[in-house]
Amino acid sequence: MLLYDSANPAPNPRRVRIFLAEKGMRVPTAHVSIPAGEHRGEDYLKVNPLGQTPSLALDDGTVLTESISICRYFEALHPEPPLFGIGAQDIAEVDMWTRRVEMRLMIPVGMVWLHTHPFTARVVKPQFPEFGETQRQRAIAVMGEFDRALDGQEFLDGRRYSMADIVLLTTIDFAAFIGLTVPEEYEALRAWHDRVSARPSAAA
Ligand SMILES: N[C@@H](CCC(=O)N[C@@H](CS)C(=O)NCC(=O)O)C(=O)O
Repeated sequence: MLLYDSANPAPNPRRVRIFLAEKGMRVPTAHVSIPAGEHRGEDYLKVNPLGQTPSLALDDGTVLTESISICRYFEALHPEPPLFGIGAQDIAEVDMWTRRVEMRLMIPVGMVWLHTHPFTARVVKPQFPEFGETQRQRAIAVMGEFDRALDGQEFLDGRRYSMADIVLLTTIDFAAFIGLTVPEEYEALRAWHDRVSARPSAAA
């Protein structure tokens, strides 16, 4: 297999790197530079016609092109330590939190990135900066939802560190990169961020 990876601050490939670090796994990796436009190059488009990273090419020619699906594949191959939950309720809760991060927080963060950031101005045409600005407040408000959820518990699903924490960590760090920092008053979210950032996997 071959994992196509891109460097930080790209949040989605980082999910896979953190996941693999938590599992203690190493897989053969090819680097795709997004700033250099390699993700839109002819060679990479043959691997993933969407022109996005990460991708995982399997030995039978199948290519997985969603970060969470790639992590699910690795989880099935190497179940320990479990990062998608244990048992019906826990698995459902990890999935629920993961989806909430993706759909409630990553979407407005992504809209700020696509519609207000000078870096994306080169490729997102037209940009709608006024719309992008409205998503700033939305993203900060949704951070408050996670702050309340984390009040009094160590990790998002309440039992153990999971995929949901990985997706939230990569989203919060990417948000900070584009100027959306977690407000001081969100103490539980900030304490959680310190906790998960202290794990060796967060260096990925
Ligand atoms: N849903 C995909 C999203 C992948 C994605 O958006 N990757 C970004 C890097 S974080 C990318 O390749 N962006 C370049 C582009 O869309 O042109 C996943 O989670 O794997």
